[in-house]
Amino acid sequence: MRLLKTVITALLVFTILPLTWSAPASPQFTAEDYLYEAWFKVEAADLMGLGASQLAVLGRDYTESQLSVKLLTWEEGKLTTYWESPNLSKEGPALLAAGRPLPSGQPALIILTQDQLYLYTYENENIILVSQFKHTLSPYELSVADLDGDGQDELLIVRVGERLPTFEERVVEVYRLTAEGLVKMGSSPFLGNIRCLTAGDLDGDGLAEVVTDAGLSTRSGVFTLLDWDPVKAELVPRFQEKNLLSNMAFGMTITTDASEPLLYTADGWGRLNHFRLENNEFNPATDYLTFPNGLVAVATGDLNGDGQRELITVGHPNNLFIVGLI
Ligand SMILES: [Ca+2]
Ligand SMILES: [Ca+2]
Ligand SMILES: [Ca+2]
Repeated sequence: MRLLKTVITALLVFTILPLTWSAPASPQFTAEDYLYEAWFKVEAADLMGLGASQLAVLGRDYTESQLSVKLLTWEEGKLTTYWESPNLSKEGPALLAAGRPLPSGQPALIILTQDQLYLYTYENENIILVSQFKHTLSPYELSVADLDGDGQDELLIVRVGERLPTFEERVVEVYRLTAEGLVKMGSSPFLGNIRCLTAGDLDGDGLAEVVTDAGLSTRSGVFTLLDWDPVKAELVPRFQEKNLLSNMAFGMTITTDASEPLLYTADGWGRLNHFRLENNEFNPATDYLTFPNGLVAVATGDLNGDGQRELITVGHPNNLFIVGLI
């Protein structure tokens, strides 16, 4: 009897304990079945110089064979579509990132399809295609960040390093955008089957780190944090952490301009975690938020320009949640 009681108590403790670390999200703005049949990526950036972030969304409509990027502005409590890219469905899958890859430091949208790279900026009240060229990279994931601190973002592209019978060894390659196109600066070692990638300055030294999640199917995998070594021209792993999440990260982002840099992960179980980097470990910064759908993407930005960041996340397949918007 006592043993049974102990077992029950232990079960209660272990089932209740994780719950103390979760909190159901109460989004200030929700849009269900919105804009596309499926969303793949969302980025928040002030492309238009409004003093507030716009949302860039990569999504697909299967019935209309439409794959595109839309730019949304936040006005008077709702989102409005300001611009849409041409249909990219013949070049898919496509990848999207927002950053400052140009020497001018101008914010830009980067769309990388399986055939072309497109670079868009905002000029004279229009979104302009400033660069477009063909490539043969077969990219799997894309992120941008300033790895060497020169003020210009590098493009970080996940590619296949080696195809093995049961999985692919993938690598992160580092590219600089020039007038001639993409120039390769270096690469990471094999990191396993990379499923998700982000980059940003998590330790506040002015140089961005790269974070990858690798593993099989959608199961919990291995997180790797990498630093750029300019002498070796390599991305060098600093540490790895297993089972950080209960499920694969479908979306990740790093916020660097808040009070402390944070890594946000959005997983297939509908959990939004935030981690801080401490002594070569990712430690939960606060309770994780739970959402009704598995999450596919996450971004942070100040949509209403009040100086406070909002958390923008996407529930499978096309539900938008904005948390922290007043
Ligand atoms: Ca740079
Ligand atoms: Ca850093
Ligand atoms: Ca805000």
